[in-house]
Amino acid sequence: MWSKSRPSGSCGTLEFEITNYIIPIIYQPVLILSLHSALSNNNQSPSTKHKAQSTKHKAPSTNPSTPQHPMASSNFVDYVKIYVRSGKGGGGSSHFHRSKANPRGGPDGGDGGRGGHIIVRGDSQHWTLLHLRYTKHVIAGDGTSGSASLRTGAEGDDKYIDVPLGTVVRDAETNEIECEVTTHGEEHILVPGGRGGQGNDHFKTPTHQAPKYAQPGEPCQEGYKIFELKILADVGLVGFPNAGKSTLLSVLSAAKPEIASYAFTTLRPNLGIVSYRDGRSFVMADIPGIIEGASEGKGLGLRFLRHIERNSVLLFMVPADSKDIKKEYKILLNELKQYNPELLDKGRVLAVSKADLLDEEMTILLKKGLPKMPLVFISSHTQVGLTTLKDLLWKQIND
Ligand SMILES: Nc1nc2c(ncn2[C@@H]2O[C@H](COP(=O)(O)OP(=O)(O)OP(=O)(O)O)[C@@H](O)[C@H]2O)c(=O)[nH]1
Ligand SMILES: [Mg+2]
Repeated sequence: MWSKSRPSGSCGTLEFEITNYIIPIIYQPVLILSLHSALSNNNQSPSTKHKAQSTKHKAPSTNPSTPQHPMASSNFVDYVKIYVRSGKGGGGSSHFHRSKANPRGGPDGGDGGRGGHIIVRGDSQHWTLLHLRYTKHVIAGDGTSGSASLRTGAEGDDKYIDVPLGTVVRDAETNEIECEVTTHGEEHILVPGGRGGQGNDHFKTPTHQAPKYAQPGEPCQEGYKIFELKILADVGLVGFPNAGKSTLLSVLSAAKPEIASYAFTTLRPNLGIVSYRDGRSFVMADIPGIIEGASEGKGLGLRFLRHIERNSVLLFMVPADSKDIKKEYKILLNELKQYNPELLDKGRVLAVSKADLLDEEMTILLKKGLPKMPLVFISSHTQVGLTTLKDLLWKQIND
């Protein structure tokens, strides 16, 4: 599904236009998401518009010791539950033709109109489910009844729910996946409208020329549906809080995530486009830090683990000053396994971050105890190992 030789989509506004033109439509929301950080100085950015609106009511906390709760300030909405109801089908008509010339004409009752569908539509202009945050009900129109002279009733109005690419819709009761939207303009009938009933004209037979029976319209269907956004990226960063994930993203791409020395600086995913050799590039997602027990809901982990389900490669980051790098890596791996064992089928790279804190001797010593897997010591501050890291990631993405 992933294009292996995507052109460079780095950084500034000009490149954005070029990249947006070349990159397949599926990447557009990803681009917009990543570029919203890249363009964060530009007040025209839609994301900053949202931010500006929300800060009117509540100034964001700037004190690093009191990070805000994610739900308090975030306009990154990746989960909504909506009650949906399709339209009822209109009833078929039971009618007999009457005219001066033909006072005892045959049945001519028309069919009822179809009830409106609830349709989910992919829209690359949206990059979160924010616009659906306060949508509690979506109800389609009912079809109208058929009438005399074989006139079919009008169809009920269809209702469209526009969603960002990467949205998965599930039934709230059965938890079954109903549809997955990955391309712009893609449409799925989530809840079909009831069929219109047939008029009595359909029921005449050679032996029963004047049936009075006409079919009623089909009833509507209703239920709660869950809309979940799983962002699309090639590489997902996985690490404990403070591992240096956001710093790495800010160094490798034009994204400008918040960076600070306290845990849970990142409260919502950030995306960036990493330029690689020969004008190629890949998308990297920085998600909030994971802690032990994340798969059971501790920290912010569970809420955001879904965002690595779609990544093709996972980059584990463990800081060099961690007490036990191998143990920390195993904890992270175990959390992912508990959440969804399929996550372990993805390509993996381990980056020991903040390598500038180590001298050469320590690096050699540490390397010996680490798991046998694609491994690199990196420092976002001194840029050590970043080229090797990109090579390793590119190889894994294309394997
Ligand atoms: N010495 C050193 N410090 C680093 C490096 N990369 C990041 N840091 C520091 O580590 C701290 C945490 O960095 P972040 O990038 O915010 O860490 P994070 O993994 O995104 O943290 P959360 O968002 O809380 O999950 C900051 O104080 C950074 O300056 C590095 O390569 N070397
Ligand atoms: Mg962060």
